[in-house]
Amino acid sequence: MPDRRGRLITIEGLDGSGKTTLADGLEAALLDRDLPVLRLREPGGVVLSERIRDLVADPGLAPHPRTEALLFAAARAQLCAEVLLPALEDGRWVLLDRFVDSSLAYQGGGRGLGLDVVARINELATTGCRPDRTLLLRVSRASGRRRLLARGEEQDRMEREDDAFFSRVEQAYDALATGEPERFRTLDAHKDAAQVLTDALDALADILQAG
Ligand code: T5A
Repeated sequence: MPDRRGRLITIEGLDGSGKTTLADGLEAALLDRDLPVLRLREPGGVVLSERIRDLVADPGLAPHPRTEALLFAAARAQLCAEVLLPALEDGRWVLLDRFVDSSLAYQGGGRGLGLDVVARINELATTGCRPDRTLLLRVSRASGRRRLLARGEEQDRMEREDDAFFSRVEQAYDALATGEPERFRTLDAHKDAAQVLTDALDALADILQAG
């Protein structure tokens, strides 16, 4: 049994902000330091939650905002119960692409459900698990969208939302980061990917040093 809980590092930001690219770089950097890394993504990470991922991405469905919030929370609850919480108990460093803050920003802010109600649903889903550090990749909606369009994939249901929606998401993220300066580090994701990785490692320096 390890003598301390592992670490939970989450990556947040608008669609196309470069979360996956940064997670690739961070995973390699943590492995280089011989840290026991576990890489996960939301929604997904375990079979049931990957099925929910398909549902929430489907442009042919129109879930009510409350349904949408509950679906993301249900995917999260399963990920937490099956993998995330046991990995932290086991002393691992979990690198997680999106977590509760995504629901607060997209469903609480973007859909207008409000932060309080979304936070309450997610207390149940996560049993109150909090990240040790959250890296918020800040990119303009236009840049994020350009990057995703350049990839040439079909847009999923969320990516089809209008600019007003993403502007509410952005505002909610900023409010979350301002409200919890100890946990959040905001990174300029317009920089090239190598520089974003360097900035992210700087933003993790204190917890890496503490081990
Ligand atoms: N959602 C999710 C909610 O509404 N509520 C929730 O609770 C949760 C968990 C799926 C959707 O679900 C919503 C949010 C989303 O709309 P997702 O799978 O994380 O979430 O979807 P995206 O955010 O769209 O993730 P993507 O994989 O599409 O984008 P990433 O990971 O942010 O970006 P990445 O790294 O794939 O990069 C995109 C492109 O840009 C390039 C990459 O090479 C790639 O081509 N790139 C850069 N180019 C220039 N400079 C850089 N610094 C670059 N970094 C990456």
